[in-house]
Parts: sequence; structure tokens; C-alpha cells
Amino acid sequence: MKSSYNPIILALIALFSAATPAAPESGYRLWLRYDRISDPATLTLYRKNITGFVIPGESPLIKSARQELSTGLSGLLGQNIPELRSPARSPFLIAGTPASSKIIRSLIPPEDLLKTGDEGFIIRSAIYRKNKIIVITANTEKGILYGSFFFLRLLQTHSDISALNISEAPKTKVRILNHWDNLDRSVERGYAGLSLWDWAALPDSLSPRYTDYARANASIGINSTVLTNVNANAMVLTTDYLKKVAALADIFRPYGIKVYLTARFSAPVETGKLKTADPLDPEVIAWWKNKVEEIYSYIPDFGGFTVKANSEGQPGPQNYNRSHADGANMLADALAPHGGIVMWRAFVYDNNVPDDRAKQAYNEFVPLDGKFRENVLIQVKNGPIDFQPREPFHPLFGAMPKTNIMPELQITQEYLGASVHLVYLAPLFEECLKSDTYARGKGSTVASVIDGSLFGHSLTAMAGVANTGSAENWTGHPFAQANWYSFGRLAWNPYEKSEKIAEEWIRMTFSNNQDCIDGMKKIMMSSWENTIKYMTPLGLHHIMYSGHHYGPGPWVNRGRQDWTSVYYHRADSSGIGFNRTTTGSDAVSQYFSPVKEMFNNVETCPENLLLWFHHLPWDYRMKSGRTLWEELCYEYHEGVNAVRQMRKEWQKLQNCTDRERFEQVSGLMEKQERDAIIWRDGCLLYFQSFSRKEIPSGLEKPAFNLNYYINHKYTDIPGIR
Ligand code: BDP
Repeated sequence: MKSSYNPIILALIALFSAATPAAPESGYRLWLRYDRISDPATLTLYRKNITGFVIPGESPLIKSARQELSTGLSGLLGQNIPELRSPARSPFLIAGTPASSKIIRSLIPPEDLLKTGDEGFIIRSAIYRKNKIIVITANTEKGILYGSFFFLRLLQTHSDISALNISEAPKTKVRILNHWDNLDRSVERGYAGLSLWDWAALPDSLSPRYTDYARANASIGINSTVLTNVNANAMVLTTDYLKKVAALADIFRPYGIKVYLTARFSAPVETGKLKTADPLDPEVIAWWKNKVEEIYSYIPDFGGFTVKANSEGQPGPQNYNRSHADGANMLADALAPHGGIVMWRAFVYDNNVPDDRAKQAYNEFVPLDGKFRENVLIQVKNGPIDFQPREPFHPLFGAMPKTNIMPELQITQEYLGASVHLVYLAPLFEECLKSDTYARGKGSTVASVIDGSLFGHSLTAMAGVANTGSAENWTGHPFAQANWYSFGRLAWNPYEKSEKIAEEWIRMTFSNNQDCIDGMKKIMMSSWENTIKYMTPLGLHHIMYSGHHYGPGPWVNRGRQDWTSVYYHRADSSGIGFNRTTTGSDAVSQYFSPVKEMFNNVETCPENLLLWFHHLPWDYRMKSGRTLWEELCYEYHEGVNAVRQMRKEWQKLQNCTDRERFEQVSGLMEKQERDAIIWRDGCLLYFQSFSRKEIPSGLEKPAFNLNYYINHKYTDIPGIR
């Protein structure tokens, strides 16, 4: 903050505003806490700059913005900031479209709004009748809502608002949460209680949570939500359920959020009593057309369908010898007249285990490039296997230039410690988005594929598998809120930096005190790499306990081959790792040069993906000079030690938060350390049975034998049985 105050007074103010523990806090308010600005100098300046606000209009979107500005400004400024019917003689804030306000028309040249599209906005300092004012304007009311939240964020993060000149527009069109929520309120891979959607009580009883859910999403630019699990239940498409869906849509609409559903491909058979779900059958086509019409009669702005087809036993067009394009296009044609879209998932793999599961989506989808309708997006997980702690980027990014491609990121921590381990996921998301596919030469990043700029697509999107539930704090772990937050920020701008997002979130959620920000940021920014170290270092993957995926299970060797761990790590007496080079499964050839060569060559393959692409002897020499076996041991130990270090760092941050959240995080970290040790020792003992080498001296030795880890049961992890 710039200010012209006496330095002694400022020093005194700083002293008193140093971190002090806050009032109890359940975490329910997420990052929208709006408590009075803690720094007195900042507070004084803000109060001078905003004595009231003007927001013309009465539409639902404007009412939401008004409500937010009213509670936000009054809360943050610690005094009533009234809505003004007419401009004041003292500094004020005005929010509106040019159409709604003469003042705005007189201050903002129309061409300035051109770049902000139908969801962006401008926030600008201006002079009106010799008075300093702040203008939030946009082409649409939705832009006003987003601009209002953005402005409140400036205050929440103690930003300088003396000379504002901000112009923002989202880089993707559909920014969407995928809820893997079932109609019985269980949540697939959910670790934060039951589903938010209380289907039995809907449509008559409407939880206030629905509105707060919508506010939280709107505040970070999320404009869409798929209410139901990708492993879909056709029941949700029946009339009674559609009425329930409509009730939710009515609540979300004033926050600019559209609802979507998952479409079970066999619904015409299961609920429509047809004999087939063949996408080329005229009766099937008619059934979906009518169903879609019915949906729009209840939900006029319905977004469309997300579909998991011919994957993990789900029905799909291949059951009728039709292609993914036949299936997707049939649904797309039903939706097109209403403006709806289809997000068709590329997470497919055959019932017949192929030579390498990592190759399958690419093999099935690339030949279909150019065959999908304009209102179809292919939804691709960030990596080719399945949300592993670290994966290389999915080779489909860049490989289908004539098709709309969107990424699916997993916010819920299925393979990253559920809601128990503190793992800030934005660096994982960022690593994928920044990856260079080389599809059109250097600079063809994944972000440039999905924002449509690389191949000139206008239908763009980003999906995140939600981590929300009925837990009081929404996400179970207080820090897991940051993963929801950062997904929204990255969907809005896939080029945003994870560190900047972390800082914003800490300021809004915990504290604006610099020591607190630094301490928490350090914990967050190293958390993902540290977790990889104690779970799946050096490119190992899919070695989790089968079923729940929480703890280690490198010994899993029963059942479908590509669901076992031994399929992925391929450890034997000669070494460890999956050979995906040109001498192995050749998955490397699905990448463009020079990425292909980089992964293919053991010298240039990044060590953090080494065993993803190479099978190497136990005494292979790593860059550190250690053997592969030794390096594995050190990585696992470093991971555990990092958790211990993190616990110490957290203890230093006691004054940065209220007691409730402090204690909750402390307790979770204790479990995280316990279970990180189980990961380390279980994996090392198992791999040692092949390497036949000692754990290097100086490193801790496992407390139990391998059988202990194999038989270990988790009884205190939410969502895990
Ligand atoms: C896997 C999950 C499974 C999901 C599947 C999917 O284990 O529960 O249904 O992904 O994305 O990660 O369809």
C-alpha cells in the first residue's frame, strides 16, 4: 500500500497488526471471509476510497453482485458501506454495464470493452465530477458479477487500489466442475462427507449451501457444473429428477452457473424401455431428442452432457460396433438446437488388456480427429494413465488439431492422500499446462491447445473433478480448499502461476501477514513434490493399494492385469520401470519430436519420469552418482523427512490462524507423517525383495516386515473403507 503517513505511526501500526490468532473458524466461508481488514493503514485508505456503491439494475445476476458487494464491502471495511441511489460527493464505487449507467458511458470508451467478451470486465479508477471513483464495467451482467468478486479479492489481499486499470477476460469458455456424486449421496472418490446434493429433499427443500456453493464458484470464475457421477445412473434423466435438477439450476443461474448432467449411454434401454441404445437407430435418436427437449423445458439454459462411454464397463457406442464419434455426435445433434454441448471423455480402455494402457486413448481417438460435431469436446485427463501423482502430459494434447480438446484435472485427491495429506495441486496442474507438445513446433503448450489458440478453436473448456462434500469446511482438509480455488483460477487463465494463486488464497483464507504468507506458501509449494517422493518417486505410478488408492500396494498382482501394480512397475531381479521406449511399448512415439526423443533417451528423460519410460537395472547410475536403488531409498526418505519438516513449519504458524483450523491441520499432518512412513517402508521392503540390496546406512530402517504393510488396514481415513 502506498501512503503518506508518518513512518513512526506506520511502524506502530505494523507492530499491532502482526499476526494474532483469529476468532474460531470452521472453514465454511472458504476464501470469501470478508472480515475487517486487519492492517489499519490499508483499512483507512480503503475507507477513504469507498464511501458507498452504486449498482443499477434488478436482474438476478445484478442482485447477486449487489449482495456480494454489500456484505463484502461492509465486512471488509468494518463499517456500513451503503448502496447509493445517486452518485455521492465523496469517492464511491460504481458497477454496471455501459447500457445501465450514463456515468459509465461517459467514462469508459466502448472500444475498451471489446477485448473483455461476454464474461470479462474492466476495473478502473476514474474522476467523476472532480471526485475519485472506481468503475467496474463489462459488456454483460455476468461480467459485472465477476468484476465485483475480483474487486473484493483486491481488498481481501490488501492490494493497492489507488490507480486501478484492470482488464480481464477468461481464456476458456466452459470452466466446469465434475461432481462424481451418486443419487444416494455417496461420492465416488469423495473424501469430504456426503454429496452436496440432497436429492431426497429436493426440489422442495433448498439448503442455503447451494447458494454458497454458487458464490464460491462464481468468485473464481467457474461457470458450469456437472452434478452427477461419470459412472452415470440413468435415473437422473427421469422427470422427477429433472425437477430436482431444475431447482438447483434456479439457484445457480443468478451466479452465472449452468448445470450439466452425465448421460448414461444405455438410458434409452434402462429408462426408455427401448431394445437398443445404438446411436444410429432412429428410435434411439428420437428418444434422446425428446429427452433433451424435456430437459430444456425444465432447465432452459441446460449446459449439456458429460459422457463416460466404453470405459471401465460403462456402456457406449462400441457395444453396437459404432465409434465414439457416432455416439458423441448423436447426443450433440440432440443438444445443438438448444445450444448444449457434449463433453465426451477420452478416458477409455478396452476390456481386452492392450500392450500398454497408456497408449489406448490416443490409439482410439486420433483416427477420429475431424469426425466430431462442433459442439463436442473431447475431455482428456492430464496424463495418459489416471491422475497419478506425476504423469507426463497426455499425448492427445496437440494430436487432434481438428477437434475441440479440453483437459480433465482431478481436484479430489484420489491418488494423492485423500483429504488427509496436505498437497497443493496447482503446481501439478501448472506443470501439465506448461508442457510443450511441439504439435506446431516450439511453444505449442498444452495451455495453448486448450485455450483454442494453437488450432483456432472457439469452444474451449477445462474440467476439474470436485473435492467438495457435506463436510462443514466443504473439502475436509482446510488446505484442500486451495485446490478448488486454484482450479477455478487456472480454468480462467491457464497461464497463471501456481505460486501467485497460493499467495492470493492464503491472504484470503488465513492471513495477510507477510510471515504467515511466506510460511504457508513454503509448505504449499513444496507439498506436491514431497508427496511424490514418499509415494511414487522417479516416475513410478499406479502402485497404490487396490480399490481405495490411499496407501501403498506395489505388491498388488491379482485381477485385471492393467489394474495391478506389478503391471506398472515391472520390478524384477534385473531392475524396475516400464519400458515405453521404442524398444518397449513405444508409447513415446505418440509424442511429437523432440519430446519423443527426449523421453526415449535415458540420458535426456527427466529423472522424475525415468521409470515411467524406462526399465533400468538396480545399479543404474543416477545423475547424483547414486545407484537407482540408493536413489529410490533416498527419495522415499526425503519425502518422509519433508513431512516432518512441514509439521515443524506449521507449528511456527500458530498465530496465523484460529485455533480450530490450526489444530485440525496439526492433527491431519500427524496422520500424514504416519502414512508417509507406511508408504516409504512398504514400498522399499517390497522392492528390496527384488533388488536384494541393503537400505543405505544412515537411513531409517522399516519398523515392521513386509507382511505388516501388506495387511495394513486404514480405519481413520474419510471416504476409505
Ligand atoms: C479413476 C477412478 C474411478 C473413476 C475413473 C474415471 O478410480 O473411480 O470412475 O477414474 O475417471 O481414477 O472414470
